[in-house]
Amino acid sequence: MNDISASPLVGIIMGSQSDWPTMEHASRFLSQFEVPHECRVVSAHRTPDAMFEYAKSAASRGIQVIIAGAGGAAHLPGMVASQTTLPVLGVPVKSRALSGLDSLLSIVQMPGGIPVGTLAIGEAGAKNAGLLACRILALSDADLKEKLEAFQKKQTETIAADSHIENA
Ligand code: RP5
Repeated sequence: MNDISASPLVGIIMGSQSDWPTMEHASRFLSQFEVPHECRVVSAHRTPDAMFEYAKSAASRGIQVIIAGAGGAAHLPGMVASQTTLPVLGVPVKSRALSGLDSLLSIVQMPGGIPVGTLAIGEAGAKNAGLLACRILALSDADLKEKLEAFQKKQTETIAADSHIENA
């Protein structure tokens, strides 16, 4: 889980190393679109001081979007959002006990005033968090906007080309 750049624009954080197989999908999209980002384990419960330090210093280090993934009692995205004004995207990691429903509800049910943009459970949520971070950055980055448009066009063409169902 290496930092992709010395000057990251996006911070991907997660509650445990065990979240990485999910969260790497966010990192892959950011790499695909050449968005500098960093990936760190920061736990709301196991390393609370490090979590607060991360949240409080992120903006001054140049981070513009935080993607936070956690599973189970998934307090990381909300607690980080309480300590920064940066947009925080929350990814509910699929938990062993409850398949991520616990993670989803922990992240999505924020009190009014502390926003977390909550994505889908698991891999799809991580992918879309990466893409959503790109879209946020693309508001002030014309090159990135063009790359996103090209990606979306290619995706549509691929689905259209594969639309014929064999043996239907
Ligand atoms: C959460 O507890 C983490 O985000 C992870 O999803 C879950 C389980 O962590 P491990 O016990 O695998 O380290 O804090």
